[in-house]
Amino acid sequence: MKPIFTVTWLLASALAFGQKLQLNDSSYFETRGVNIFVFNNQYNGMFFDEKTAGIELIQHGVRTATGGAVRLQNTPEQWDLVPALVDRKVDRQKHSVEVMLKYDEFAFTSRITVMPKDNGVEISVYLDKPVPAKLEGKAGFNLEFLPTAYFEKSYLVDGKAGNFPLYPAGSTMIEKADQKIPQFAGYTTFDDRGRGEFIIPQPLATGKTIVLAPEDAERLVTIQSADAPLMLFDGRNLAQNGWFIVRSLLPAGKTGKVLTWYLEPNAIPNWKRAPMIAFSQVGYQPAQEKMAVIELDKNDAPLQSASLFQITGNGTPVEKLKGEIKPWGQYLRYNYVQFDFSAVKEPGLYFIQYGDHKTNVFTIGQDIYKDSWHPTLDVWFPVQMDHMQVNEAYRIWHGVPFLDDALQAPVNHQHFDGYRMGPVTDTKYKSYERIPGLAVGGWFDAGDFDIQTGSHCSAILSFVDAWEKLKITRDETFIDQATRYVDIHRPDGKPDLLQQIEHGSLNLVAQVKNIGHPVRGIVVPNLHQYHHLGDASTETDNLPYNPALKPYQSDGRTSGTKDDRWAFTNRNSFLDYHTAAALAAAHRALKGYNDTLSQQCLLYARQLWNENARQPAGSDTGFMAAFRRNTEMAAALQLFIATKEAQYATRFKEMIFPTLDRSLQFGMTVALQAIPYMDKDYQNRLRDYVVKFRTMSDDYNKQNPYGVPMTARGWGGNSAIINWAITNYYAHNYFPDIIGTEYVYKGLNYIFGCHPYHNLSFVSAVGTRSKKVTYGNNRADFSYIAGGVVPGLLVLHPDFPENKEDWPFLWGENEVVIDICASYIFLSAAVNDLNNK
Ligand SMILES: [Ca+2]
Ligand SMILES: [Ca+2]
Ligand SMILES: [Ca+2]
Repeated sequence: MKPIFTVTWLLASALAFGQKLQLNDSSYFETRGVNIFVFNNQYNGMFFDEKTAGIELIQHGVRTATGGAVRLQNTPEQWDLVPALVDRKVDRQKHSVEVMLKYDEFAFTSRITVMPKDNGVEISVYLDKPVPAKLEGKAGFNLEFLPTAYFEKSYLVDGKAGNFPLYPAGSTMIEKADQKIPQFAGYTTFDDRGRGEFIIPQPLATGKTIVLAPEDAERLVTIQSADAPLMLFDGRNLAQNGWFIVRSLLPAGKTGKVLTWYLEPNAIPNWKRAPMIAFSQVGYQPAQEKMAVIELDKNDAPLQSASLFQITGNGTPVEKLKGEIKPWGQYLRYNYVQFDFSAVKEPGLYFIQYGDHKTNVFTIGQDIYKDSWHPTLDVWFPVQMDHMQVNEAYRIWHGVPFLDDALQAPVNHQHFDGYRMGPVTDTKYKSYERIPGLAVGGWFDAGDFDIQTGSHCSAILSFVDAWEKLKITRDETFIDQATRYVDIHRPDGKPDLLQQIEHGSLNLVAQVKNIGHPVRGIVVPNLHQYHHLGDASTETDNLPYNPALKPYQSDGRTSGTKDDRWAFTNRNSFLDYHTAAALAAAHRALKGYNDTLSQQCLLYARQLWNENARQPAGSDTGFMAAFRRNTEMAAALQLFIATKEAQYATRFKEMIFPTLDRSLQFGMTVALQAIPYMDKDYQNRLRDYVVKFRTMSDDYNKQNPYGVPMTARGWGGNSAIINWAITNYYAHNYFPDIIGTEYVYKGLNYIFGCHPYHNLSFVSAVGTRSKKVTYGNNRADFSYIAGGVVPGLLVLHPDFPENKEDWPFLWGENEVVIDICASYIFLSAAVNDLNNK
């Protein structure tokens, strides 16, 4: 260890000779090893502060700082006010970027300019008008640093040493609520128990110069403030997803240049990011194409060759192939080369060596996909089950949650999780009235605990596909609806897939039965409940609300605390059709297993179909109209398969080809799924579309080195890649001469590790190395739930792909949701099936 330490010190002391930051063609500041973004990414307002906006620092390949902006709190939380970007000017003459920020709520405008100075940048804040009186002592310039980048490291403040806290244990103080800057739409993340107060974190240290991690050349950052003192805070005292924050208050009563910081991130001279060798962590089948994609720093010169080694029983590596490196070109900020080792077909354990870099070991074998979906069905889905206690061996994942479901959401309400109510309820219930019968079935949508009906429908459709086409009878879960008890790794003689279809359908049926139609979702009303981490059964008090009692008072059966979830009930035909499709499919799967529920599913599917058929179709526009058409078609197909009634087939055939003409992506899967139920003419007519689909797919090889459809703004694109692979699976089934198996494997290879940034499998606990830090309800423990599939790669503008493995809280990268996991189960089991044919 000692020599490394010495090298680090030498590099750190070399910082004075680093190269100056330059404003590059992509409008950010760049030198080898350091990039500074100045609002290349802005707050989009969707989920408020996503920690992906403002002034940001990428130091030696890692995005370690974000949120550089004028902010109104010491440690802003996700739902604290964020400034709107009014203007961004890139001045190539002055080598500066200037942004104008505004808080509309306070008519408060500020300007920030960033320009290179010495070995860093100067950040200056200008005000044309003084800080508004209400914001005096509150408005400041903040820059946030990634906690995990600084764990087990130290800081110097005016020369005085301190350690970054591993766990938040800083000092806080309590202030009267009238001093608080309101959070988004008047919501509050803080449960003050009716006391009218809030918490203010106090600084860990204060001074004029802060040096972060002087011992680590990769993370060393120096900040100097000419005027106001710098304060260092730990945002995690208020919110587990908080960052370390360096902050200076803006002075009261002043205009012009009111604050100047000098920010110098250390740049290791001639730094190069290590090559990243991406491959499938699950491994490869002997006959399939095997292509590693190697991601290279743009200053790195590619090597001529790479090697594949086999590890035999005595532990000695044997070189099985030395192959040529094929350049692919630039994608985003990296250069890519490919290493094809398809020629090696002998089953065994292998690793890839490229220069000095070796990968971990992976398998070549016939049955590599055999177990790949088991953790998702055995563990991840059971943990997501709502209204049930879930046990696994000695661990209880959660008790029975949400027995107090649910109240009618009030009219004219905008909720923080994207739900909204218009001026009417579209039900027989009045605002806040209890809707009976909803405390049954359903899954937590994601890392939060709401029921999202749309994703339930998608999950059920994927499950029924898997049930009907792949005959998955695996039984590793005990599920007892009568006692609301689930036990993981405990067979109960019933296929788990059917039990999951039943569990999802129970909630959909309860919605239609008790409300009259499916609802957008069911979610807690208070923001201080919503960010809940831990056991779902404590997100509410599980007692129905009783207005006769005072808050926090209970008679043992009811309570005076308004914490029951709300059902957002506005009706739309898109969701009605989507639900009709899921229910018609569930009806078939549940026949002979739960006949009563199966019959109810069909009854309500028909009811939703008939009620919508009587509605004029013209009321939806744009995206909604497209969604409506696609869900109507899916409903027609599922109802036709369920009933064989000609009316449904007629409507399906009327709609399918115009839909495909509009968009192949939207309609292709359902078109292919229909083949077994339509005539030969139908299949023949589809052929041309499948050819077009292949052309589109081949084009992905030109767009990126992985040859898959990449979409990665705002939310990672793994779902689209899985769905594309599923479409290819169906297409291969019916048109094997057009679509080969590689189109299916490619999607899974990507999910299993052959993707940018790192080479981990995006499915926790699947593959040799996989995601161990994800955004589930256990995210604050930096943990995962086995079988969860993350959204994947987020691309920060203009060119930075990211999927952090040391920070779970970026939901666009790491939040596991039900529909992607259900479609993953189908794809992964389908590929295994394909294999066995
Ligand atoms: Ca949600
Ligand atoms: Ca079972
Ligand atoms: Ca309650």
